[in-house]
Amino acid sequence: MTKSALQIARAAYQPKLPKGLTGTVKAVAGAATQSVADQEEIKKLFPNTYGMPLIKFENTDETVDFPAMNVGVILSGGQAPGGHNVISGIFDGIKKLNKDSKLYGFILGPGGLVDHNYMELTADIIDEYRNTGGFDIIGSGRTKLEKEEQFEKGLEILKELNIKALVIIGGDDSNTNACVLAEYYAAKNCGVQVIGCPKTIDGDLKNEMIETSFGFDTACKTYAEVIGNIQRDCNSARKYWHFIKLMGRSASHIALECALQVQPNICIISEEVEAKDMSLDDIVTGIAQVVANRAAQGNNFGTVLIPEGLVEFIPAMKRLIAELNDFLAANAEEFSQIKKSHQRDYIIRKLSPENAAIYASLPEGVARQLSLDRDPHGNVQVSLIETEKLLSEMVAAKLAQWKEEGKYVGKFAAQHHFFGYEGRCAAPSNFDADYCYSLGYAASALIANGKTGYMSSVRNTTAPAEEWIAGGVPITMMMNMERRHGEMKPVIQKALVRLDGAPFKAFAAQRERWAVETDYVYPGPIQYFGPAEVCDQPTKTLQLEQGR
Ligand code: FBP
Repeated sequence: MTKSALQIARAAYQPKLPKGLTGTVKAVAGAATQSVADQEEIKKLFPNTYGMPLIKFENTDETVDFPAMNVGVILSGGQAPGGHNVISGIFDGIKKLNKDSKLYGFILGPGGLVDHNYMELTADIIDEYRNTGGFDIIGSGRTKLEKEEQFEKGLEILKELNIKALVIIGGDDSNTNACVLAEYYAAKNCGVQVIGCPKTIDGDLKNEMIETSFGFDTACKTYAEVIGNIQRDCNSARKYWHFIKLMGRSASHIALECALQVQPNICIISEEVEAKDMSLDDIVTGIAQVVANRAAQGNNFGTVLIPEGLVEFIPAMKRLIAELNDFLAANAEEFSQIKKSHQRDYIIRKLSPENAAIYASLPEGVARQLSLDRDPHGNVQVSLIETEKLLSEMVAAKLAQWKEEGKYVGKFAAQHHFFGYEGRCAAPSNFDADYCYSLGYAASALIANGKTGYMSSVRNTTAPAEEWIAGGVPITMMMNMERRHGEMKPVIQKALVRLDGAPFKAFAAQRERWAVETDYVYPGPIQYFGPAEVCDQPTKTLQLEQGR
């Protein structure tokens, strides 16, 4: 594998571990737990994994002999920086317990378990991937592990490879499924433990016990760097409004974090739009007003951050999407037979009058995007909806109308960006490198202590890494009952931006000033400081031109 100078330098980085995970590790059990809501139903559904205590790891002088164990690992869902470090943490953890332990990776996500597609992860392979971004060591996938026949197919290969425990690295849905699997194997006394690990750049898998999902830190720093670069361009050329959509699925955590880092002129927070029952026109008018105010000062430029899930939070759009979801699910066969050019009219005829009117008012591209296939979890694929174009087109129309009425005298030209895939596989920041390695290491300690149905956890993360607290949280503790695909299901609660939370309040306290002033912050690259052979290199083009 050809490596960049940065990869070579980063490979040598030794991630920091919390003190509790160094030396011999002892599991200390806390109080029994209960689910965040719907306790009776969840207890009934998870009789073997409900109510287990919180676990905290401490280091001890005792020496304990652990037998060799085989462990399996799966990367599930979207990529997030640091996944390779979780795997290297598990590897180092189980090898430290017994050098004959083995780690198997299931290829391309949960499907690899069901299809018996796997590889042994040896020291040589692990070393190639330490502190690198991406999930390419074994690949990832979005197959949902939820059916009994999948669990049984998985069990066959787990038994064949003598695997004692499986670590599923995923978001809220994948960890919910990990818990269902843990319960299934426990109920059948299969002798296979299942441990989850909190991954997603979206930042929406967090709660009282899980401070953050891994990858969020790096992804936000990467996006903030690029937005900062755009803001500098914007402030230099002074002729464009940049509409920047940011990944993050439903939650606006990424947009909010980037706003705090770069101080844009506008950042929309979906959760606020919903709470204030704002219409699409309210949002457009709000943006157009800021554009007009800045134009009045001679500033015909600016930046707008847009969370990718926005349309689902505009109440009227939400109602439209809900009806579309039900309609498309019930009429999938008939819809697939309709010619593309007739699909829009067909949908308009079938929807209720209120939703048909909204659907008809949307630009062609956005209307089409709303009718595309859902992901395997039944979600609209929000990353495919070009909200940045929808908003800028509507703002342009509003400004044209204001111009005719003599209310606006500026010039408006827009540029569009979508940042998502650019940040999901970035080289992990020091935080994510340490955090992920610790999560993996903690997972190995949970396995060694016979735990199942737990999510690996690392807390106190704003302190130096040595003071982090590693342990495990029973997954049932994070669950409640929610309606999914028309049925009530036990799921991990998704964490959206809290309007009473400190990050939103800090943003709300500043945004009016940011809208008027040009007080951009340019965070720069996260690897700005470092060895000269990494950071001070000219481009490859220049090096080749100069014969170096
Ligand atoms: P996860 O929830 O699986 O971590 O996905 C993160 C994410 O990057 C979302 O922000 C985005 O909406 C989605 O994946 C895109 O999915 P895909 O990779 O299938 O295009």
